[in-house]
Amino acid sequence: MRWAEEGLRILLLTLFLLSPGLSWIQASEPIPPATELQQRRAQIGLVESHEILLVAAGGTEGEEVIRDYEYLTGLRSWGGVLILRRDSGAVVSTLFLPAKDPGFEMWNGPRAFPGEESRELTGIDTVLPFASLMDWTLKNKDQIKTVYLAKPGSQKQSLWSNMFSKETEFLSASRLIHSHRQIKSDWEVGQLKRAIERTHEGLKAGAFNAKSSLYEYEVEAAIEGQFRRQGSPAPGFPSIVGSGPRSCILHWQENNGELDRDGVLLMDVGARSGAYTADITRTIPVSGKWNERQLQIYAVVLEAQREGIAAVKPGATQRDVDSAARRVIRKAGFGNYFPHGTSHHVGMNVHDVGPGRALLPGMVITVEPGIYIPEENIGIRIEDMVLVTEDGCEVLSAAIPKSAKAMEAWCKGAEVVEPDLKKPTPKKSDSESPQRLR
Ligand SMILES: [Mn+2]
Repeated sequence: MRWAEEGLRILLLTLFLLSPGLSWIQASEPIPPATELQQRRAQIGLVESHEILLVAAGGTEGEEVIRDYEYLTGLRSWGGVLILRRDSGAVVSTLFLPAKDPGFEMWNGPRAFPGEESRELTGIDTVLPFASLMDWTLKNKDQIKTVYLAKPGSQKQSLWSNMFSKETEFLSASRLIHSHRQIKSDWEVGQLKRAIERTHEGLKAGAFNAKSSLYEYEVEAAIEGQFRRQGSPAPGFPSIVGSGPRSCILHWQENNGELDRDGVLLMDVGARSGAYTADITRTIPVSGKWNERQLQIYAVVLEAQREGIAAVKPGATQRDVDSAARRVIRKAGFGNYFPHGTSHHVGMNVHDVGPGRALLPGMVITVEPGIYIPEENIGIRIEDMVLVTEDGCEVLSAAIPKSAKAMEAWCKGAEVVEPDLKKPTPKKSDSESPQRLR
């Protein structure tokens, strides 16, 4: 038995020592397969060989790695520089990474470093030590007329322009990258669905905890604790948890108010899956039971959202979606109580990047109408995430219940399984749609 134990110990130790350092980086949250990363880089619209795309991850410790870098390399560790260039038709990629640094790793843990492993992980043609970036630019700068640059806001452009000739033109890389980031691949939709599942559990926990909580932050903690428990690296944006008068503050983030026992509680939150965030809002009655007025307003918002979602299809604009939702709210007499737009793109950023244009398959937007009546301390918003498909849309968050009854059930720790509210309710069961508790 001793021998077996010792043998196992040696085996485990050997496996540990042989395991590639980078597997730690992948362990927590998935990064895109190399083939997907290659596809993303290949579609970047560089035309001439004298143009390059230069993406700087972020240069100093603690500075957040820019999402454009993560989108094109899959890497989250700072200090890298990606250069793309078109050469006889193909996009050639070169990545410069900080050298392996045991001192850095002692404090911060492993990160990607130049070598075969990083090349395999990212599918990048050539991975070089950061120190050779200077040589690369010296060798190539005379042929480079245009640099499309993506960098952290805190970095000065001169940091990069000084490395090239005076005549080289520097342009923002947003135009080249963001139109692609706006269209989500199947892999990205998978990540968003995972983030939504985590958010589902968080909201459920939040609703259930409202009864036993005194303050908004207790509900916030229940929600975010549930996110973290499922592996979400961090909330995708500061959680909005507002009760009573604060349910009418659109981006309330202090979450330090007392719960209004007879009022509503609005929870606008999003867990992450890797780099991708969800963005979902549900509103519940703190007491666990709606009063008549709250129920009346809730029904209008829900109907407005249904109409908004029904308007999501290729070729439609966000304005069309907004008009469809707004029409319902205006008709019900609450036109002055809906002060924000109905939709925004969502992906790596909660308000995701991309040009303003008509909807295309693969885009993911929110549909989130609301009615806010400060004089009555009632703010109700319902928000879901919708994928534009070839012939309409798919509500990615359809599994998260949202009927008035389902919100009451959540407060009791139960969950109602609902039919997809996007589809028109059958006329006969108008008020009582088939629902069952699980
Ligand atoms: Mn939103």
